[in-house]
Amino acid sequence: MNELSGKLSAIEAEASASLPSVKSAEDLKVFKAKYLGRNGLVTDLLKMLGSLPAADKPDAGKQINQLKEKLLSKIGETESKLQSLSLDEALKTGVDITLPGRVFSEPGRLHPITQIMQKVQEIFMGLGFSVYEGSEIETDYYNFQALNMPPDHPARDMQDTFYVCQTSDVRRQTSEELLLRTHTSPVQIHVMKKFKPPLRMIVPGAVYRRDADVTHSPMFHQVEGLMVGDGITMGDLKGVLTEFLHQMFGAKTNVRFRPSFFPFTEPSAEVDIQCVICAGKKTLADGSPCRVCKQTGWMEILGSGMVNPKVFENVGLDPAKTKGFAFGLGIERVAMLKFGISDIRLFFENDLRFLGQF
Ligand code: FA5
Repeated sequence: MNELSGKLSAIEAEASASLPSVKSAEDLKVFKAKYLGRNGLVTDLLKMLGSLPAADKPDAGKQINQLKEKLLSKIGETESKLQSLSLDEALKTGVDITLPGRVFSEPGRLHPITQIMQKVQEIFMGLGFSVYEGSEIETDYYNFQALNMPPDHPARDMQDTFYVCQTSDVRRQTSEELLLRTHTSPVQIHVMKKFKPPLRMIVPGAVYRRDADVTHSPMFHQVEGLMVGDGITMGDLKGVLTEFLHQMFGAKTNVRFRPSFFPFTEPSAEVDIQCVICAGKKTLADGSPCRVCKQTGWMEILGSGMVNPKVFENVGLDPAKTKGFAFGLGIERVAMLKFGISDIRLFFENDLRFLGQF
C-alpha cells in the first residue's frame, strides 16, 4: 500500500508540474492520454487493482479514483481557460464584433402587379374616384347581355370565355350560364343598378380569357372606370385618362386615342402609349424587331368610350338625361411598359430572381 501511495504522489506531482506547459487543445489531448488514456499511468494502476490482496483493494481503489477525479477536474479547468484565451486571441487578430449578423432570409415584397394595381388606385383616388369590387364568377347577363351583347352578338368573339356551369333558379323556372368574367365591366352594371348618379368609381380585379402569348395571359387584371353624371363629355374622358397616363408614365409620355368599337360604349376609343421597350422606334438597339409592340411603336393600354344609351336603359337610367364615360385598363400591360418587361408570362412564373427586382 505504501508503494502505491508513493506512486500516486509521484504521478500527481509530475502532472501538476507539466500542466503549465499545456498551451493548446492538442497539448491537452496528449496530457489526458498520458494519465487517463487506455494505457495511461492512472489507468494502468486501476488495471493492477485485481492483483492486490482483497483487504487492500477498497483503499487502493479509493486512492486511485481520487487522483483520477483530481486530474479530470484540472483537465476541465485547463480546457475552459484555453477556450477563452483562443476567443481573446481571435478578437485581437481581426474578428470585427461590430459587423452585423448574417441575414439568412430576404425580406418579402409586393408582387409587381400588386404594386401597379396600388399605384393605379392611388392616382384615381386622387382624382376623386371611389373603389368598388365585384365577383370573379358572373352570369352571362351581367358579363354580356346588360352590356349590350346579346347571345348572338359577334363582339362576344373578342373575349373568348371560360364557362363554369349552368345555374338554375327553380322559383323563376330559369337557368343561366355562369362564367369567369372576361372583363371588369359587369361591375358597372351592378353599381349603376344599386347607386344613383353622380358616380365616379374604379373596379380593380382579376379577369379570365382563353388567350395566351407574350402579351396575353389567360388570367390577368383590369381596372374598370366609370364616371356618370350631368353633362359629362368625351372631353372629360380624354382629360381624365391623359392625366392618369401622365401621372403613371411621366408628363412627357405620348398618348394617342384611336377610334374603336365596344358594344357598351358609343363612341369608343382605344388608348395607346408609345412603346417603352423600343421607345417608339419599332426595332431594338441590336436591330431586331420589337416583339412587344409588334413593330408599331405603340402599345395598347386601355379601352374606353361614352356609355352606350342602351346600357343606361338596361340599368333603369334615362339615357336622355344621363351621360357618362367608361374605361377598362390592363394592369399587366401597364406593368410591362412601366418596368420594360417583354413577356407577360414572367409575372406568373414566380421566379424569385425576376420578382426580387421590383
Ligand atoms: C375590355 O375588356 C373592355 N371591357 C374595356 C372597356 C371598358 C372599354 C369600358 C370601354 C369601356 P379589351 O378587351 O380591349 O376591353 O381589354 C382591355 C385591356 O385589357 C386591353 O387594353 C389590354 O391592356 C388588356 N388585355 C386584354 N386582354 C388581355 C390578356 N389576355 N392579357 C393581358 N391583358 C389583356
